[in-house]
Amino acid sequence: MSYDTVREPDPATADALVAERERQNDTLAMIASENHVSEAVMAAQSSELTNKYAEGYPGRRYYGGCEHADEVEQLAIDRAKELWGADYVNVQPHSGSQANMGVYLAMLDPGDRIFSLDLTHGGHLSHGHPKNFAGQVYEVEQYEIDPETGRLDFEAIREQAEAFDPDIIVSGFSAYPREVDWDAFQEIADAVGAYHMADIAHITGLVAAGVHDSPVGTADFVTGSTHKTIRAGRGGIIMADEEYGDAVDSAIIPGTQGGPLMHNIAGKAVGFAEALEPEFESYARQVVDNAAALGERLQEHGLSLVSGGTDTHLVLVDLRESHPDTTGKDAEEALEEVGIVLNANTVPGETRSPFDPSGIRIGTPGITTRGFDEEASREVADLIYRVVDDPDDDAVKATVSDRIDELTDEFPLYDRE
Ligand code: DSN
Repeated sequence: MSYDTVREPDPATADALVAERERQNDTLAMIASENHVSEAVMAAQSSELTNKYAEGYPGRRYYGGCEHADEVEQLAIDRAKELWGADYVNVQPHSGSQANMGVYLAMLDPGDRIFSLDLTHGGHLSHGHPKNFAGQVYEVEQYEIDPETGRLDFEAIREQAEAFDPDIIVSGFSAYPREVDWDAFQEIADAVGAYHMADIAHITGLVAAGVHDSPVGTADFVTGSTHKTIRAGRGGIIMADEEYGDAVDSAIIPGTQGGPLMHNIAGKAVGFAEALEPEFESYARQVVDNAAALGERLQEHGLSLVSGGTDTHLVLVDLRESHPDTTGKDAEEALEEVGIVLNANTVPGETRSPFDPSGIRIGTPGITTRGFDEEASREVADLIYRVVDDPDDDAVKATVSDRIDELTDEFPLYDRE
């Protein structure tokens, strides 16, 4: 994609866009929530649909001229139904947070009770953090990950749910390296008479490809974002039983949003079409295989992984035992210097501040899009370890940085133009 058309009116923005493309080309995106969409998805996202207001839904809009918006949104809906096997789909949420907001607004009254995982244990802001609307409008109680096992403890969750008596239970996480037992959450929701919302933002692609079990058909609501493992246009999605469709539709517009971002919905349609191709299943399997290979190699180096490993697209490293004097931020910053971009993360039983926590979260969706296999992922683990083991050693960082340059050349991403 050329930014010459941007350069003419706005060289400063064009420079930043080119620099961002180069940054993505020249570094490994290992933030677990990030990925690299195709040129086709990006083209759709920058289409003329950015100009179109289309409040309403296909076939029932408030404005004229929506026939092509209708086609595009219907394609995205139909493909999502096929990918995830959902009865009802809404592709209009601007983000995963907006999707969650839509479900809360559809089903809850202010002051109703949300039961969800604590942010520092792998939950999400929109699951009820006190600084988020969800924590301010609703009464929130949060469960935690067992710090000994690094896993969900369903007995403890059930006891807490029975005591709290929530109106909705939120499952699905941002930093949990294990496959989630949706049935176990549903049983608890049934026992306490609560709705169950599974937020699969991180694992939409793994679920669509059948690499992870699906909560669709089990949980009442399944929310997600569309640009992470599923690698489509940026935004959110809600899936549910048909019976909740009208309530969710109204909660999105007029409830929480006005005009849908039709250009992003076009990007969703294109990305979903790509995900329906057989190669996508291989991609999703490779994401998980790469995370497993990377995690195992980190363990061979003596690093401790929360839960002892991973079933998913990410590993969560707890540095406290192996490197007590290195914080997650130290590691994040040293790794960014060499071209490995990931994030510091809290770990269950965190003893430091969330701003400078004890862990790092490492995701494989982005490097897998570049074509990395298990062997290359093991090498990335070696490189990560070398830097984490001595984040202040400039000679080590120079060597690792050179190798990242070679790897990013070997596994190219976007046309350099
Ligand atoms: N920011 C995303 C993540 O990194 O998990 C969630 O919205």
